[in-house]
Amino acid sequence: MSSRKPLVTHIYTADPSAHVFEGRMYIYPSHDLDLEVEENDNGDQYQMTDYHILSQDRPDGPTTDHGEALHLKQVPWASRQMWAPDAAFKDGKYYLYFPARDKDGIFRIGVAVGTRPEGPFVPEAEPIKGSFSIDPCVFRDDDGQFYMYFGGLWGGQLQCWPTGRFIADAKTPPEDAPALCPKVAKLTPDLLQFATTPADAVIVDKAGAVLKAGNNTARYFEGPWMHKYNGTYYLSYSTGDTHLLCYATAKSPLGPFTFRGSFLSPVLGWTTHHSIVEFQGKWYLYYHDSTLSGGVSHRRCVKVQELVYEADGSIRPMEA
Ligand code: FUB
Repeated sequence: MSSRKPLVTHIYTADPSAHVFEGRMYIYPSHDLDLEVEENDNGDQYQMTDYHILSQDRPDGPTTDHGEALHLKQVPWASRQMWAPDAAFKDGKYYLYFPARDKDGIFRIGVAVGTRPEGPFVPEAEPIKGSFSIDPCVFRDDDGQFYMYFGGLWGGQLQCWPTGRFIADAKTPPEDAPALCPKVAKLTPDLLQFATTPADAVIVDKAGAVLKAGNNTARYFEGPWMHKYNGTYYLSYSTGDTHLLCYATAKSPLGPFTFRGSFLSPVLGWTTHHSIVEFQGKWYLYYHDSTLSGGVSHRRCVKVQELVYEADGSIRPMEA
């Protein structure tokens, strides 16, 4: 199955985090606004204010938009820019994780709770303590432990935390220095806080050396996703300015992750962001591009296509 059509065309959508809940595919995307704004490297063009949850009976079937599930004005700590979300389920409750800028303009990660996969969700009064940057991905391991992977460069501010304190004008490391890594933390049993201090999910090359900051066709930029296939942990992500989706694998959810390559050709538009999910024995890649707006980077649309593993566990490269 290869469906290259937008899942929905009545709104712009991006950053799809797909999960199977209650035997149905639920997609948690960003909701891009139809704004005339100039693009810049700080991501000021991404001024999203709410989330709509989508669902499908099957990936090549029709898509339902369940309407607004959470709005910026409901979140006491947030000021603007509701970026890429994710969701999790535990003990009868659904959790929507989302980044937004706080009142000081610093990205934090919040959580909102509901009883249905499509919401509505009620936000916690404060962001997750010790959270920063963007693009949460919440992964449940087979032993029931939940992990959050997160972080994004430039407008996503990951480079602003070199010492654990926010430095607004901090730069990314020099090209020959180790690249910045996504962060990973265990979640508390109630899924509302970090149980551990966020640590680097280190990505190394086949020789075991940490990828260099200048290696921008391989190093991490944003949009982490974690899935497990045949007992191996797959950390996949966007390389940002080179517009690739890459992956690295490990025997532990905490890494280190060994770089394996890219698996999606660059999409139309600057950003590339995805999720990988199994449904009825097949694997699917949900991703976005900007075809619905003719290439405007902040007016994107979510798509899906089947993902295939080779016998050695590598992901067969796909055309966007
Ligand atoms: O949608 C806003 C930002 O663009 C996301 O948080 C990034 O992953 C990129 O897709």
